[in-house]
Amino acid sequence: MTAEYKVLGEIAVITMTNPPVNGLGSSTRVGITDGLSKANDDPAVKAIVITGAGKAFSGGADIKEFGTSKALQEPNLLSVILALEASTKPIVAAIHSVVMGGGLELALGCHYRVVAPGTSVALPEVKLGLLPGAGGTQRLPRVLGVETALNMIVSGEPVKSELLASAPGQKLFDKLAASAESLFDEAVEFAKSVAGKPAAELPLVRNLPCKHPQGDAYFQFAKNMVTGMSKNYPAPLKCLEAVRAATTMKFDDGMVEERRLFTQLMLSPESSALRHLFMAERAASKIPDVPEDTPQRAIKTVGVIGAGTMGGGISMNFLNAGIPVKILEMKQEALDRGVGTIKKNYEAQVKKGKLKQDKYEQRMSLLSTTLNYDDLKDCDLIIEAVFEELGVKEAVFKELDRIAKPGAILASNTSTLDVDKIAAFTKRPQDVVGTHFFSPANVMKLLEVVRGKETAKDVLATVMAIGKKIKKTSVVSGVCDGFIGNRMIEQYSRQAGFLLDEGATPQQVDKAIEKFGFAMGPFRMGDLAGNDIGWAIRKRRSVERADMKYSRTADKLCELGRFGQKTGAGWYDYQAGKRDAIPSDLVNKMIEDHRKELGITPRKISDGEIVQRLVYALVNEGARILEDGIASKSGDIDMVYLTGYGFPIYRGGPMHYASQVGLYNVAEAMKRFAKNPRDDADFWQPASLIQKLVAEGRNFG
Ligand code: T1G
Repeated sequence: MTAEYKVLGEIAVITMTNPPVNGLGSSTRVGITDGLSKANDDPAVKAIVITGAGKAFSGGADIKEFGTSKALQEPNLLSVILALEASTKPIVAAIHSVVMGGGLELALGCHYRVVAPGTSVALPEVKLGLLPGAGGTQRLPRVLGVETALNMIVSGEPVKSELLASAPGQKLFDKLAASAESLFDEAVEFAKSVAGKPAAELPLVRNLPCKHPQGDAYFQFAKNMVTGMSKNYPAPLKCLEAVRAATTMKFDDGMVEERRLFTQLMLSPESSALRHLFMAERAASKIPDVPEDTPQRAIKTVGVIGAGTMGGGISMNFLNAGIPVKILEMKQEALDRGVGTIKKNYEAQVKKGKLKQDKYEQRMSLLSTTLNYDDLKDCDLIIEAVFEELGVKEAVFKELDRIAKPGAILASNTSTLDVDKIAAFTKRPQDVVGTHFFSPANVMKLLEVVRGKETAKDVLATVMAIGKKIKKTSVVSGVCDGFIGNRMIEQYSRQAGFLLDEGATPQQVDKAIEKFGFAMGPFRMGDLAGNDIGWAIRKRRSVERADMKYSRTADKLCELGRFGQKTGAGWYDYQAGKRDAIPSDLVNKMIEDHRKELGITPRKISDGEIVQRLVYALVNEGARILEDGIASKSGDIDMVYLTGYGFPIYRGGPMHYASQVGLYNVAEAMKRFAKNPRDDADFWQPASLIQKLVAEGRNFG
């Protein structure tokens, strides 16, 4: 059992011991009820304290158990909380560090709650596409008031304990301890002070009233606010319905209503997606062949080569984390421009109130610049963000090899070039790694960590740790053209081009995939990022892979100089200074003419086919990326496509989405696309991994 029981004089102590965050898994639930039975059966015990060992009181229900038989093992969390309320002896929750989800619901079942300052208090279930399903929607409003409770439940955001404890009329906490260190002793003293109280006098949250003075009007207002958040997934609105039930129903009826709504959400595809991503994000930081206790290299100062858009954005990530950065450029005006852009970005944040002036100044104090490679010789990590051309990278890495101190990590921000070739420019390939940031580098969460065949394991461990420190979602990729994300988007873009040749318009393709949930379709995205970027990559690839079949419309567009918003015209027309994408008669005519050149009679293409061809192209290429060992887990691929390419979060990523559709159905659709003479039959052969999983009746994951 992962809960310990001991008796201190007349006080029994139940301690949850389920690291890392005392998830309320079946063994913990059994341990708690076992301790309660012992305490209530022991005449020497007059009161009970329940607390959590380690870094949390409890992080809630054990997410790792969801969907397994363990989650159904008795006693379930509701039963544990009923057992707490039924105790004939007073129970005091001694709460510290983190009390979230089911952990807070468990504390609400206790008679009293003593909390340490600085404790994060939350009901974050909505972030998993759920709602608090163990009484949180019924009890929290009773102790904090309807509005505060609803805000916490619908946002899922943590609130510090001292803030809640100081709210007028709050009944969540009976005592705010002086410190985390004194919490336990103060909770024991509190338990002694209520020891021996008759059971009938023990306070139960369920018995508190729960009303809102203008209930109908308030909930209507709240519903209007929440409806927008619920556009793509139902949890926020159902949270509101559950809290409303607390104000209109008796407690036990409210609990039934909460359970009804919770069950609906637990079974929803959106919650399955969000729970998958919660685990996938944490799993991504684990590299199968790199033990978690691999020693890391100390990163005290970072060198960045290149003060352009990427170099500046990369630098900001480290400055934001309090790590000194030295930027190298070849010309002073480039340095001045780059530093000026960083300053402008920070000043904009200060103006919006997102960054305090003193923080801004502190960050800028960590920034230095140089025109001389030798000034980087003490840097622990050096990241180059220079022009994407192998010859330029060669010159940079030969210089780095000359000046960098032994053990310095040499990283390339290349987005498509071969990291092994780059490493070979040095005599220390084991210290070379790819750190592929996404533009804008100080905003986008994704960081592809590209491991060369000789990249040392401690280099990987260090870069993954520093990635977490600068708040990136780091995913390890092997070396191939495009790594994970760009290799997949190439197939996505090819399908977009074929769809135009066959009869669709850019606006139809964009609308269909945006309705599926992407923030931007491929053509609006091209106009935003610059169509010339893909053009340059296609030119390079047409040399290396002349056999690669793709639509020429994108090339024709670029030959007209229509690079997108930056040239005032792309797939769409734009009014001067505006970003609204206006369907272009010229482009649509160009596409029609191109079809005629190809002898294609345009056909009506359904939105469903558009979505399947775009999304399944990602899935098939993702499966091949797994087969090639470029990515180690399908969840990694989902994280890449979510955090770097705008895949809709409530669908869980391309690989999770394919599993929800059913790989059999996905493979059958691929076989249909393979018969399309305008398409690429070879590409649409379902990847052998997909065929294997279908044959075994399995999914990704
Ligand atoms: N269950 C199981 N494991 C959990 C967990 C949980 N609730 N929370 C975290 N972990 C694991 C996580 O997978 C990782 O494991 C390790 O702890 C460190 O996590 C009925 C239904 C608590 C604030 O949504 O917000 O209760 O990868 O890297 O940055 O109403 O984890 O090392 O093996 O995030 O210090 C509601 C989710 C559940 C809280 C700690 N609770 N967790 O942050 O560490 S549903 C949540 C967090 C529920 C009831 C409902 C954070 C944290 P590993 P970490 P951290």
